[in-house]
Amino acid sequence: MGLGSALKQKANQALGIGVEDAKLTKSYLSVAFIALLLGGILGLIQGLNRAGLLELPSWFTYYQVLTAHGILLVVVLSAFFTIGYFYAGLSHTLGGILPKVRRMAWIGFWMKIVGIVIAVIPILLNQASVMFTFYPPMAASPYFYIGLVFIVLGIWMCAFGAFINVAHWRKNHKGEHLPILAFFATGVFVLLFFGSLPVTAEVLMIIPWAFGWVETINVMLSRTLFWAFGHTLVNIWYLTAVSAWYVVVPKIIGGRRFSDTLTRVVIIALVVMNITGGFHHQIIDPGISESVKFMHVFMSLAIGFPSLMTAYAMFRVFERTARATGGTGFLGWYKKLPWGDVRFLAPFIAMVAFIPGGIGGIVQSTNQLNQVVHNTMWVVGHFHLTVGVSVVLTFFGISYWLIPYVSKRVLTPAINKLGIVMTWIWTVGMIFMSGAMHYVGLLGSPRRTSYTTYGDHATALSWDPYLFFLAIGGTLLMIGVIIQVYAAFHLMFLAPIGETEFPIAKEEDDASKTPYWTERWGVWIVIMLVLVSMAYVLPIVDFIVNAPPGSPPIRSW
Ligand code: HEM
Ligand SMILES: [Cu+2]
Repeated sequence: MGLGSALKQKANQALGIGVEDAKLTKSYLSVAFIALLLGGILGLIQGLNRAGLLELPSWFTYYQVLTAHGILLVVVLSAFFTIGYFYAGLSHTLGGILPKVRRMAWIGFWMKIVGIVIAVIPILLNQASVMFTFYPPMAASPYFYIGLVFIVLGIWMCAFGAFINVAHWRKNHKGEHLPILAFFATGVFVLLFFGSLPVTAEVLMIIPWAFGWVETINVMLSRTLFWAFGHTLVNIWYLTAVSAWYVVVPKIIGGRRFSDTLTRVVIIALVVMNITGGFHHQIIDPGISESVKFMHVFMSLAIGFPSLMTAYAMFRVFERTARATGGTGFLGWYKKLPWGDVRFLAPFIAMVAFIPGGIGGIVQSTNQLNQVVHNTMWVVGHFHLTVGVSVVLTFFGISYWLIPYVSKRVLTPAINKLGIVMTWIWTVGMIFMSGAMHYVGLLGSPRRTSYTTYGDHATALSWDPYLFFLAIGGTLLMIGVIIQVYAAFHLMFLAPIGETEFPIAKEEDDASKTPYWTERWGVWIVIMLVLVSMAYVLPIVDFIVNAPPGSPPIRSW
């Protein structure tokens, strides 16, 4: 490493983040938490409506609310948090963000904001109540899709910025391993870029059709392109949360991180096998051969392996750290963990939620079981556990050190306590809401349907008690949202001035050396593309060559 670059990296780690890099991350996180507040309010409105407690006015329909809720939370909150977090991580571990990369991240920021505004206006005008999946033949105002294009381009700016920063570091650090958090960031941005290519193709097909320049659209092709992206996206948010589990949580509990080699192998496995699972969202779609569906299901279940490795690694770190601080007994060591520290408790509960979340995912990927739960509230219960707890609660936990770190402030005991209260409210709220959703889904209650009793049909009436629990859970979650948003902005603007460290755990002293082949990103990307081709070329060619008659745009609302 060059001397200048080495000094800069040391200075950066000793003095904390540079003002410019800090501003970038603060802006990204601010947008994320505003999206959380707005999305949360809309979620509560839906929850109350589903329970029959709130009738929506004709100028603000259930589908408008649902579209905005999905986009604000699963796109805006997640993307802005992820980018803000990883840019701070790159800044910290690579010796600062390069000025040109910082510019790219700002251009990306504004492109996304412009895109969100362009997409939200038609939603507010009830011209785009197509939900975040925007499946053709439902057609929104073309401007909705144009907004999405801007969001994707903005994300690409940030992805390429990250690649440039990483490449620059590697050039100056020949033969060294990329710092682990930057390795995670590379995996996430690789997936963000490649995963969003199919949805870009889809949106470019939709725009001329939505304008009426093209008469029909290939519905199966667009659904497939959507899920090649949608499925990848949720795993991108998951991989971001996992990065904090491996790298940050061990430091917070005063331990060391688990095997560096295993961590990198988990990342590579999650990147390589991800995009090829998309058809598990289309298990009951017609026109896809069983063998291709089977392959996607196999690939979906294959990513269960790295997750099991993660579960093992995490609990091993917990036990080791607790025993090193005097914990004893078969299970008694758990008392030594810092349960009163929100920076640990929130991601810990997030990990635990992934156990039922992952099991539910396996259920849904299974052909026969999928027939039972497909498009029911069960699915909504599933992803509020996975993205709504495993991912989001980890993000919340991160915010209690990341925001003070970038704001040059400190976490006070009072805000920590508030964070603990928020974490428990979120946990109980989600047990109620997600539990009720799972159960009522098994009883047949459909997702994406506003409150109805189907003319007082007995089956529909039997859902009511569960939908009531759903609303109670949703109300608790809204309280959690308010506390969390308050804590985030308090930490950004009001908490006492001071230095907060960026917690990155060291490896064990006796750790074995990580083999250098793990650094071969070019090879991983090629393998990923080979798997993607195996999974998608045949079905896509089939959809195009044997295309059924296309569909004109349909407005279903
Ligand atoms: C205050 C907290 C929340 C409440 C009360 C809530 C409630 C709901 C309800 C009732 C539905 C609609 C069910 C249906 O009719 O299909 C829903 C859908 C959804 N929620 Fe949430 N939610 C909350 C937080 C979150 C979070 C944190 C995320 C993700 C980060 C999230 C992501 C989604 C998504 C992606 C949908 C599906 C939208 C669609 O079907 O198009 N929600 N939520
Ligand atoms: Cu999926």
